[in-house]
Formats: sequence, C-alpha cells, structure tokens
Amino acid sequence: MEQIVSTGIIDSYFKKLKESLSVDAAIVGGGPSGLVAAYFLAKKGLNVALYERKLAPGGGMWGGAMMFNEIVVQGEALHLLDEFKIKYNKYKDNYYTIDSVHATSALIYEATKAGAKIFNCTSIEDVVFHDGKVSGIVVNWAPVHREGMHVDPLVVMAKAVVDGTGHDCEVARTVERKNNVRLNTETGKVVGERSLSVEEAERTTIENTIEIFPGLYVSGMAANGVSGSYRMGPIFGSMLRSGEKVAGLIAEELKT
Ligand code: 48F
Repeated sequence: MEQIVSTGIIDSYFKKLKESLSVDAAIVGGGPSGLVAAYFLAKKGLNVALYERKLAPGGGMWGGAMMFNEIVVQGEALHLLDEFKIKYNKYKDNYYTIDSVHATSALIYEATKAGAKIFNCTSIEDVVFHDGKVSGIVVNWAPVHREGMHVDPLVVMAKAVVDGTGHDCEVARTVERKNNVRLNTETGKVVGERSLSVEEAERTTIENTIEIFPGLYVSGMAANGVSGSYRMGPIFGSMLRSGEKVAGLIAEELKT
C-alpha cells in the first residue's frame, strides 16, 4: 500500500508536468485575475498552466481587508460572480459584499474543474526570449529561491504568458531589465504603481490589461503597476474582469 500511494502521486504529478511542458497559456500568479484568466482559457479548450509561488493560490483575495474576510464587488462584475457560482449580498446600489474565503475557493475550484493545471509552490524567475518575443517561462521551486540555493530551473514553452503577479509586476520587470526592450507603456518601462484611488484604479485596470510586449500580457494589479496607475484596495470587480479580458485577448490572438 505504501508503494501504491507514492507511485500514484509521482506518476500523476509527472503526467501533469509533462503535459504542461508546452502550453497555450502560462499564467504567472494565482491571484483573482490569474485564476479567472485560467478558467476562461481552459473553458475554451486551451492548454493552460498557472504557477503560484505560495502553497495556496488565491493571492490577495483570501484576507479581505485587514483580515476582515469580506470583499466588495461592483455590479459590473456580477456576471462573473454568477459564472463562478459565487454567493453575494447586496450592500448598496451596485455594490455587493462577498465572503472572501468562499469567493477565492470558488475561483480555484472552477479554474481547475475547467481543466487549468495549477502548479503551486513554484516560482517564475525568468522568461524564454526568442526572436524578440516572450516564448515561455523559466520555472523553479519556490523554496529553492527562498533558501537562496543555486539550482538551475526548468523551462515551459508558451504561446502566451500572463504576468498576474500583482503589485510587483515581476515578469514585466524581468523582461524589461534583462532584454533592453521597450514595453507598451508611456515610458517604455514599468512605470510603477501609484497610491490608492479606487474609482480611477478600477477603470484603468481594465484599460491596462493588454499585451505589454509580444507574447507577454498583464492582468490585475500588475496591469496597473506596469502602466503607472493607482491601487484600489479590497474591491475586486476589476480584478475579475481583467482576468476575463486577458483570456479574451489571448484566445483571439491564438485563433489567428
Ligand atoms: O496580488 P494578487 O492577488 O494578484 P491580482 O490578480 O489581484 C490583486 C488583488 O489581490 C489585490 C488588489 C485588488 O483589489 O489590490 O492585491 O493582481 O496575486 C498575485 C499572486 O502572484 C504570486 C503571488 O504569490 C500571489 O499569490 N506571484 C508573484 N510573483 C510570482 C508569483 C512569481 N514570480 N512566480 C509565481 N507566483
């Protein structure tokens, strides 16, 4: 029985890993925008892998605000709450409150159920750069980074890569720093996030969800960080809609 448990895990894990060595979309970061993107892309039948450095995907959504585990979503994102079968309470006209643990687990559950593969405890440390295009990601175990161990990574090829790493916009920063290229921003660089301004930030998150460099898309807070827009705090409508938008952009691009 001991052998069955161990070989079962190893065989299944390596099957999943091998099937994900070349994917349609690699999503870096398991926050709300990344999870929604993974769900919609997988639902379209694409091969999608999502990488999350922490043990639990979900990013900044579990904790609500200051660990009060409730979040707010506006009416514009209600169709997504329905799509993910998330329960909500109407608080005021156009504003809804949701239990953040319920909402986060629903995103994870539906994304994996749609067929997205989630690799947790993995950190993306670089991209594959071919012919002036982001063509894949460079993957390592998160504990390898945490321990500062000198261990070489593995590589996953991807037709599209999403930087969904949140406030730090890690992938976009790495692409810009290492390759002396101009990103599709005002300055050609990662502009960096501004202070909190809810309405402006919610609007620009959607606008800033774009292909920031050939092969590299940005979603969620990374979209605002790269383009120099504001943060918004514990309101999540634009995070969810950004994931929906980036999935649409990628699906459209892959069709052609
Ligand atoms: O920050 P995060 O939740 O992403 P998001 O989709 O949502 C932002 C909101 O949670 C909140 C907000 C909006 O109301 O302001 O902050 O933009 O999740 C990003 C995830 O990416 C992981 C990180 O651990 C987190 O769970 N991550 C970051 N860098 C890497 C990474 C990396 N290099 N490799 C793997 N995972």
